[in-house]
Amino acid sequence: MPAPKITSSTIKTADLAGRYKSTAGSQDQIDPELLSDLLQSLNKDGYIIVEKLFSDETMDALKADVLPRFKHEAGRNNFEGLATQRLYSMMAETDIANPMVEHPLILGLLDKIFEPNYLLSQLQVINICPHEAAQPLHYDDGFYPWPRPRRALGAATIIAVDDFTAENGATVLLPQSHLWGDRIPTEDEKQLSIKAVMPKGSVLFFLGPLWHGGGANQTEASRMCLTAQYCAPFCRTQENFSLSIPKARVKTFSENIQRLLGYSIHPPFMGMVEGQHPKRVLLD
Ligand SMILES: O=C(O)CCC(=O)C(=O)O
Repeated sequence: MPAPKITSSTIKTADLAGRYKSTAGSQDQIDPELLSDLLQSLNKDGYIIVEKLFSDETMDALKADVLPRFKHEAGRNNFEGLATQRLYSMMAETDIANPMVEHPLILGLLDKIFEPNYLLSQLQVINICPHEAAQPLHYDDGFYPWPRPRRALGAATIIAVDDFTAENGATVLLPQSHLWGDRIPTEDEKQLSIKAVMPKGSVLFFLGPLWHGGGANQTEASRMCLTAQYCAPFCRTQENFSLSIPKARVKTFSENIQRLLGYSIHPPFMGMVEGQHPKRVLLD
């Protein structure tokens, strides 16, 4: 293969990968009209809800798989939730969530929001237990120090493993707050919040700058979700998957999941190992 020619004007975009060309952005299964409608709502309100994307059986299987894996009864502060269980680094132990992380509709939306080779930033199961207080409102890509208003540097899914109700901790959202500048919500704006009430198997998808938080659980049952956060390919991920997921496991994952975990290049060479494509380390 002839050596690629780089010039000062192409250095920022040239894809120098030879053997391992990106396969990002090919979600042909999804109707472009559906994607375009969803994106229109997403850009207007900062979130969308797709009801029942996953079956009850899939949610029950996920729950049965993850319940024995929780290592702590509760979080360490009121943000993690003092009556909330969280399962981190889950792909190190189980691939039960992988089909949800790479669902074609979700990748189809992400393909439109980010440059190719966007990354999985964090993957968690969150189990809000009875009598948990509401989580402080926040926005997920707030740790990237770019002034607002700005484009989304992150996006997230919250998949309802249990029915989400107004009483059991459905995620609280401030619609259109993704368009705000650098400020926190006023008391009046908090009154306009809504709750993402949705049946089990549904997906709340929202943009990184949208203000939201876990709701208070006023019931006697817990409320579980699976949440995946994604980020633009040039942003640092929250979880350090290169350290937490052994290579032997990564080798068994799909092309999409490998790419999302950072076995990918943001052109020309972000993510390299020894100046080469990181997928080469999976050959060892
Ligand atoms: O569990 C939820 O509904 C939202 C949780 C959340 O936003 C977070 O932990 O960052």
